[in-house]
Amino acid sequence: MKDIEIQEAMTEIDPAWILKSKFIHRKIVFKNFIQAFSFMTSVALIAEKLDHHPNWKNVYNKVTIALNTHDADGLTKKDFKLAKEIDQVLKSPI
Ligand code: H2B
Repeated sequence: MKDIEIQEAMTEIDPAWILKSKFIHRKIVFKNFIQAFSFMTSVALIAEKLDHHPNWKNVYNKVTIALNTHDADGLTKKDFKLAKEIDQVLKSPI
């Protein structure tokens, strides 16, 4: 994606996403590990459906996500599609 396209796409996802060196990042703090892992399970199913997978880390109640497209070595529409789906998961009550 061109810089201008990335800037435009950034306006369509939650402001919690941060653009940093070819990735978009988001950190989420949950109440506990079960909440964090439930969220990850929902995202895992979406990632399989989209055939697009997050780079992420979980430490107890925190999940940090970095999205990019390995095959393209940068951001593509797929990353923003996945980010939007993740935003939806976070908006729906657990
Ligand atoms: N996920 C991400 N984030 N980037 C990719 O380039 C990618 C992926 N490629 N999931 C997909 C799978 C590819 O390796 C398979 C073979 O479709």
